[in-house]
Amino acid sequence: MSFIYKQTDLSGVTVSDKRCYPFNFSKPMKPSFTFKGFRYFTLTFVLAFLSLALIGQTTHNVAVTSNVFTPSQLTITAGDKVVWKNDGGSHNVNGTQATFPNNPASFGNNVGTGWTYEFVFTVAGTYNYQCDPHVGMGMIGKVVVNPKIATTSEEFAGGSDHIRLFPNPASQYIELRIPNTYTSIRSLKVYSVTGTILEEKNISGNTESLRYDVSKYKRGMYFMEVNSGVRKDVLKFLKQ
Ligand SMILES: [Cu+2]
Repeated sequence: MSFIYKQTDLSGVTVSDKRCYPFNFSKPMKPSFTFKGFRYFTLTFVLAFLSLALIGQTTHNVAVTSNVFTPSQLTITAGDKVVWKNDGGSHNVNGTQATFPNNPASFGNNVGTGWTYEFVFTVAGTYNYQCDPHVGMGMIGKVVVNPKIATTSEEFAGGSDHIRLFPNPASQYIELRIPNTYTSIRSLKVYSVTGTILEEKNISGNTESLRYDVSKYKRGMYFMEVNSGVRKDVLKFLKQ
């Protein structure tokens, strides 16, 4: 699979306009490793890394030692795994709703020595937990789970439950086609490829489509994060 790619630098000047093969590293590289080629290569890696960072599961480790969880507070993303490893003493992890009624889900294990316990947090929210034998000595912990950011774009979006951007590339405006599985769109953010927030907009009211003015942007690639309150989507668009 190949695309005709018009690549511009950050000031909007076209630096290459050629057929290229994204994510296909089996194609031999051109022998002349030019500056232009280097820029394209760098951009490909940045995008590949960003995609992985947005969809990948991360594992967070908590050491369980004498009367302390280290770190005692974690901020993670829904879908991430937390692994507690008991390195000494008789302890447990108790994050049950019986003990903490406000926890969005129950987790935990039994008191013992030398264990490893893991839990995947799929529901966003704030979770408290404790070690039952040592709660009186302050052996408590907290996990803050942020909502998962779904990654969608024209290439990756398969189902009809994804927001789509038309036209893409765009020159004057871009329209967000919003599936009816979304009750509302609360806000959107536009990022440069380097992750700088260029605009943040709050949206009110239910809508099936939204027009976003892109005429102010230089030519190039951008990311739009659409927050509906229950989920976030990150979409890629090209300004031409
Ligand atoms: Cu303990």
